[in-house]
Amino acid sequence: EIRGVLFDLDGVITDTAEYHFEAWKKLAEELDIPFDREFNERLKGVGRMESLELILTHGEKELSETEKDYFASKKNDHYKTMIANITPNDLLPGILEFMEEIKEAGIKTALASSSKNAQVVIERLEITHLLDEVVDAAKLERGKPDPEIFLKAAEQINEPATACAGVEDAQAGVDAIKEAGMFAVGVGSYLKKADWIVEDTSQLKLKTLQAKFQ
Ligand code: B16
Ligand code: MG
Repeated sequence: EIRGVLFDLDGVITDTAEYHFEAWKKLAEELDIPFDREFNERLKGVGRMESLELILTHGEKELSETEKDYFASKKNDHYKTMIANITPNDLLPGILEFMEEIKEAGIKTALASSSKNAQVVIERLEITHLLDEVVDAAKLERGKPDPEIFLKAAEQINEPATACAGVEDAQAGVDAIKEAGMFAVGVGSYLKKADWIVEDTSQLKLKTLQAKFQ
């Protein structure tokens, strides 16, 4: 029986992925590094500093630690400007209904996002009441695909990993969920390792999840 659902944010609850893409693109242009959607796929679910490292390696550029901090915070400034205008209209199709169904069934929920901006985003989306716990990304030692974030989320809602399902749109995220010993819901047909794959969030239904979970 399923007792906890752990949500990724970006790409599952809302499409902040598009804002991350725009913000990184702007930064890559400043650094004179080629950047496109295909490369951007590799940054999904990956933390800010790690993303910058990937971009620099891709562009064969070396920077000092001070410069890295500077550019990472510059990207975050671009990103913060973009998320300031998020409204509940930015929720992905069907996700609000899915979260409400879960809440009504008495199943616990937690947010397992690598984003240090997650709190602001969920407040702007007006879904804070639908999440029992939010993992603080700033306190994590290892990023996805490490299972740490999902294990922490399960711990925060006081449920064993085996009673939890994680919902993810990124390969690194699905790997993290599986590594945590949980049931993985993959949003995106490319997520072959997930236990239940949906094409998009409108297909997420609690009844189907419960049936597949058994
Ligand atoms: P920030 P998720 C992740 O969110 C994004 O997918 C990833 O692109 C981003 O770099 C990361 O958060 C860190 O975000 O710069 O706001 O701390 O998919 O784990 O919800
Ligand atoms: Mg994501």
